[in-house]
Amino acid sequence: MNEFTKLTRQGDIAVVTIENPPVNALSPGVPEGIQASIEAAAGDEAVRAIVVMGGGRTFIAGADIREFLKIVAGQRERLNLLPFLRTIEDCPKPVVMAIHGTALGGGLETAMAGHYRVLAPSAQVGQPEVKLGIIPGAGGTQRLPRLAGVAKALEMCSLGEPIAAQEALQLGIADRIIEGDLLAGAIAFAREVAGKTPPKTRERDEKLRGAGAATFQAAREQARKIKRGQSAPLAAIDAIEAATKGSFEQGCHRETELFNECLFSTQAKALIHAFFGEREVAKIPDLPKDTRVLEVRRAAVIGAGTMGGGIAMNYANAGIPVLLKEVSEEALSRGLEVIRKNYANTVKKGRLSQAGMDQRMALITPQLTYDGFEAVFEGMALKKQVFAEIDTIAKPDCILASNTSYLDIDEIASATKRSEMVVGNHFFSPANVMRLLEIVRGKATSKAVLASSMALAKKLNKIGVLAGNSRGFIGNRMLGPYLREAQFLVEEGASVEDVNTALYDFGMAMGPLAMSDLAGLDIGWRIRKEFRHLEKPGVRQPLVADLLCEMGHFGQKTGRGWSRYDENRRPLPDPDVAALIEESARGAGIERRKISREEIVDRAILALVNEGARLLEEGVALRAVDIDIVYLQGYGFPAWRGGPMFYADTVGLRDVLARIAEFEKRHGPELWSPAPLLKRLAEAGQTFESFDVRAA
Ligand code: 3H9
Repeated sequence: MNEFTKLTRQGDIAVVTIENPPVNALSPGVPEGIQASIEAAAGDEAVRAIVVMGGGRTFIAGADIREFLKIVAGQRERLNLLPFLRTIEDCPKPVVMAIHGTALGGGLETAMAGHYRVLAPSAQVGQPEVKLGIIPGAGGTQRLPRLAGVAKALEMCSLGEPIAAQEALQLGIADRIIEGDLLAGAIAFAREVAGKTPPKTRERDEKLRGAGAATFQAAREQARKIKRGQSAPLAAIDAIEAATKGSFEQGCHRETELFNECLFSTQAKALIHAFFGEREVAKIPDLPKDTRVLEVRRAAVIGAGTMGGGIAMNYANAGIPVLLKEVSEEALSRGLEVIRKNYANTVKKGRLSQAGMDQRMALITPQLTYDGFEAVFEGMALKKQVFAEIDTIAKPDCILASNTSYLDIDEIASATKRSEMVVGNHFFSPANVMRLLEIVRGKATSKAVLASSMALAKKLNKIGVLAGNSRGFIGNRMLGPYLREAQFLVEEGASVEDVNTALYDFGMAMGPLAMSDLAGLDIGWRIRKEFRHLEKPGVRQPLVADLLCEMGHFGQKTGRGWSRYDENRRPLPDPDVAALIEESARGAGIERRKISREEIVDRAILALVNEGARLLEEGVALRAVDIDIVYLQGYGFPAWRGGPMFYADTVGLRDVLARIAEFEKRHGPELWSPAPLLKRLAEAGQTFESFDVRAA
């Protein structure tokens, strides 16, 4: 009917196929095409009912998110899909929506404006708009509660998680699940309902009754907890509440108001930045599209400790057979036991079948190492020894990947005769859960190995971000100044709890000192010892972390660290630590003062930003968004702030620079000299997002 839709006929049933690859987003022209097709079919006397389906891999993935950016930038009119959906709903002939893949956001809204929905068994439907900082804006908050009931609509619209076909059927969102050929099943269904008066979702208000204030209260509480700091989930709840209080038209009107408020918010900009960022990071400018990708058919993981075990699980989850090597029977069986327990927990939660667990366990082959080396603490000597040995036994086309968080990949590679095959794969703990994978490019790492690593990341369901070989790569290099400031702040007079709370309230998943306690203070201690020779003499260093470690206080696992932990691992203030901090600070002549929450946040977050600017300019990160994704996926930075670099852009780089200059005055240039790139961009009125190191 236009370039995005095709209208065909199978006997008395018209079939409208949407063709806007890859995901049939409702880009300009798509709604028009669907509407014109339906109108044409409605006017065709030979047609008794209409089936609408998506061409390619999915139904409709929603509105075109790129269009939102243009609307916010004032380059496009606001989007109003309501009249379009109303014409579908008003069609005098039954419209059957045939759904495979996903019907998300505007996709589900379109489906609900149809009279019936039939789903492929693997289809999913959802209103994920809150993940983009917005709410359904095409009647979703009004039609969904009419089909699924208020409680479920509240959950789906405020949390954004999609549901599977079977649940959609039980809830009344779907009318039938079609096994086998979807189109044939949809046509048969359409014939069954042809001639009947098509039911309009907007007129079905029996499920709206009975939802009282307590339901909305509970939804708000849940949203505040699960979507801490975010405004869209609460707006979605307001819009659904409006559905229960007035007519469909009034509800839609309220929905539109709330939708626009959300769309123009900084949170939406940040979350949309994160959405595209997750996909952008996979694109490496100097890797031609036809770069050879080595297929990873088998893997071996050396060391069955926490990281090794988690990494092995990733391979098994992706169906890749994996050897798991350890030095002793005991270490090996301990490692396997942890893996088994992890899987068993997932089975208990109903997210994996017993058969699925057995399959995965069968893919993991335990093996004692051929030699007596011991993996895998962060120690260069040991790493080199391990790599040199593997180099002699592994096949020539075997990629050697080191899961290191700090060590120099080039030096590790120098221990082998295949430095082009050596790459860093920095997993985050717990490795079977965290989606971030820093892929570290050494001087000699070949393009094929990089392309293969990126492809492997995707296969392992990770988000691979390319990082240059700089100490700490992207994430941990920035973490250094962040944790340093957290510690300086307590030395200068803030309490451990002040620091943790201020950053938690900023939106971080946990405060910096709480995070250190969780990770284990001994990790940083070991790394500091390895790199002590690189510390500049005379530059202020944190005083207390080493002392805690010397006392054996390694954080949660020992019950004591920056905080004390009870048997449920709940943190409690530790007066001994407070005294130790105070004593150390006084001993070092540090002036103690009252420190505001604002200063805590600025010192910690701008330390991240300043270091981020340096590594951006050095090319350690390809783009500002790569840094943002590392922080969102690996360090608990709030997605609704877009990541540290995006956050700095929203604050304004001039203000960021001015604040850093204040800190420089107070704490000295060694710690706080502004990154040259930050200075340049701020002075030119530009943003990190606009910076392209290749053009610089
Ligand atoms: C909405 O609908 C608001 C409404 O209430 C109406 C208001 C008026 N738009 O993820 P993939 C791109 S809000 C534009 O790799 P997968 C994506 O960037 C929307 N582009 O595939 C990528 O591009 P590239 C609510 C989109 O198979 C390519 O398509 N809907 C959109 O792993 C492939 O994507 C959502 O939030 C879009 N809507 O996963 C759903 N969707 O190749 C968002 C995708 O250049 N989408 N692209 O990098 C998704 O969750 C996943 O894409 C999906 C497929 C599950 C559909």
